[in-house]
Amino acid sequence: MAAAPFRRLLAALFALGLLTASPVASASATAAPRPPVASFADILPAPVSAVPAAGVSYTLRRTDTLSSDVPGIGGYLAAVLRRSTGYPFRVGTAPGAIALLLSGAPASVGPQGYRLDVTAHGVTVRARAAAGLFAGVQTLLQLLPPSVQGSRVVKTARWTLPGGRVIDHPRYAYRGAMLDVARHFFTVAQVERYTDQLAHYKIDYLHLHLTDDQGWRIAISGLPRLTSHGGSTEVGGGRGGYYTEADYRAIVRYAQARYITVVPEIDMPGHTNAALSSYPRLTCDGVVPRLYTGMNVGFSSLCVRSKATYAFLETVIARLAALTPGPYLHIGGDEAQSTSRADYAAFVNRVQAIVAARHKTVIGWHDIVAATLRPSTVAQFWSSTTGRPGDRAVAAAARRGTKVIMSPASRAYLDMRYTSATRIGADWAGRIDVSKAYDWNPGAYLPGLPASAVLGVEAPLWTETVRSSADLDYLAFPRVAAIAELGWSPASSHSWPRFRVRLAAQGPRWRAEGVRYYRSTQIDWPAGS
Ligand code: NGO
Repeated sequence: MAAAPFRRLLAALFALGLLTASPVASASATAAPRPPVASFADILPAPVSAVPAAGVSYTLRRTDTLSSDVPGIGGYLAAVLRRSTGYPFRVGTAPGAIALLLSGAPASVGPQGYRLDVTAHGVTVRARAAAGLFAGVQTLLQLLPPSVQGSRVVKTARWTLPGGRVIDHPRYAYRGAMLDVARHFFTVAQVERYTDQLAHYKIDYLHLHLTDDQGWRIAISGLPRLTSHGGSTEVGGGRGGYYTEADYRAIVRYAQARYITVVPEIDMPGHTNAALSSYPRLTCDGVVPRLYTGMNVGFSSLCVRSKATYAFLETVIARLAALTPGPYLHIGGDEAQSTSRADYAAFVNRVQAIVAARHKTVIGWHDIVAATLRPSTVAQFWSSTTGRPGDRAVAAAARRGTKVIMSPASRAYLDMRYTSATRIGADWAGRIDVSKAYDWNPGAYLPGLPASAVLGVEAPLWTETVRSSADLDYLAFPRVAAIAELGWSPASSHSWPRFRVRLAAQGPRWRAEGVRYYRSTQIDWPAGS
């Protein structure tokens, strides 16, 4: 096939503007006034250092090419730029106007950081590893006008980046977001959409809460009723759903291409009604519970003393470990209110061994500190308080060496209402407007917890009241950006007055991307966003 001449013809048509990579925006959209050039001060999460070069800028041209030492990242950036600019952006290895290089970055940026330079001649991102290059690409996109995030060509836009240099790396290695797909099921496409949004804020872990009383959402070969029965409903009695192995692998791959690692959670021994209803041998009394579509917690438990339970967990954990390339398996462990303390500790100890045998590292909700934790096991702090005995037990475990992910419910829970007027969500941990989500320090939040024990932060989105992507957008944005910034930016950059200005600049980007965010009155959103 004459591929090269065909490509040349396509390139020529692109150059003449006769072909575009995606549909052209309507006349009314293109007639909008040009947004001003983005500013280094608006980069979110705030970078370690950003030094503008006065009077310097670079404007993308139709003939610009893109070179990348990591083809996947070059392809990702080119696809975003083609969609909005309509320019062809050929990707190669010969130096282009945009260059993504795995060389020349200072050692200080580490494996996840980058250096970005915008000069009069082009844009260069340098990193020491692919994850850093990808993070730099997200900063690059934030330096372009908001419509770069859209899915339509904006012909009238000038694609100008301000000149200068950014040197950047994260505060914490773990910057997570959790989606509960058990209370309401979310399709592969919906999860991918959220993954795309999270990538913009340098989130690097996507925790999927795959099982709970109301539904079991991941197919496990040999245990078909978990999904055919246990996955057949959800809160409110809807149809539920589940991921086949292929679906789950697709999510993992999609996230991997955005340098996000999936952390799957099988919640146990509580929060297991869907499993018990599917396989009554997992109960102590053999009585089959009915499927549950309400919102209560704490009433169900695997039979923690029976052999059948551990045989079941061996099968589930082996399968999930095989499907999951990332290092972590989350075992839940929260609210096991119908299990004695001794039985609970024995259960968690056994499950830690089952996970270790599959060469994975355990994460559990912080209740697991009641067991004897392995040195590698990570506790996820989710309390709404900081001074109760349970909170102090987490700090004590951290002093003994346990690493902690900070998800305090009164700050980081995305399912809490913003105000009393918020149409969905809960308020058991209080109301969380944007300032409350942002204005805390993960390294100094829990008294007695050494700062060095904090592995990172995570923003959980529980979905008892979340039924659609519109609901998800509304609760996650803007707060997930606040938690992302706490995870990435240096503690010294922490400032609510400056953060709220940076956050306001995201409004037009979300609008361009179709994110239906909550327009908190704490933020002066730009007109039209
Ligand atoms: C709690 C509970 C979840 C609820 C959530 C609602 C944890 C770790 N367990 O958080 O089952 O869905 O609150 O906010």
